[in-house]
Amino acid sequence: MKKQLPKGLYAITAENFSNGKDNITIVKRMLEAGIKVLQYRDKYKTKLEKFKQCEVLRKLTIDFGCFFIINDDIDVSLAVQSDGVHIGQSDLPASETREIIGRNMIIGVSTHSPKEALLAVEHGADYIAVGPIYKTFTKDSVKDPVGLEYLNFCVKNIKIPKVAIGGIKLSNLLKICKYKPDNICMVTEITSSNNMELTIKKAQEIINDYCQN
Ligand code: TZP
Ligand code: MG
Repeated sequence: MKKQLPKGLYAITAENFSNGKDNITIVKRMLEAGIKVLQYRDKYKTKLEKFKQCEVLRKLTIDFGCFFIINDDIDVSLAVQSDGVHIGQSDLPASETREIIGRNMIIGVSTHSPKEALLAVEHGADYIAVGPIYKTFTKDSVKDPVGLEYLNFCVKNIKIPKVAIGGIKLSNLLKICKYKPDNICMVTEITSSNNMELTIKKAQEIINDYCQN
């Protein structure tokens, strides 16, 4: 049976915003705190370095029952058998990605406009990321914020799961929940938190209480 992205809080690694800690240390803490969807994202490591971290993370995520997605590297995803891959607008299209990874893994696509969202669906994406909703400094050369209007468009018109992303903090989480996306991603709010366990717990409580369809 085809895998499905579990709903709820979606976490992403960001080693540069992790208070000097490495991805493995941070992910262990995330998993212990109850993260159930994790994307490995690292724009600065070599393929081999990423593979080595992902090998460890694949084992850990299985142990903790966490869905594991890898950004960019389809080959690393296949090598460690992640649950999914996440691709952007300048990566191979979802349709070509599917040819390579087959039917067992899910494909997520970053989108910033209705046109990109509709195309991702047409190309067989399993979920889309919708953002950046707010201004963020986490991603280099990031697009301008798309705002809540684009999130609203996607919730109303796009049938596959939607992950809201970009500048989302505990302080503005409720505003996002109002639109009821399937998932909400907070990157640096989690990775650079001084109390990660509490941040994750609070975010999950808010999402469970206010974001259910
Ligand atoms: N894609 C769109 S915005 C973003 C990515 C990977 C980064 C969001 O990070 P943060 O820290 O939650 O603003
Ligand atoms: Mg990419």
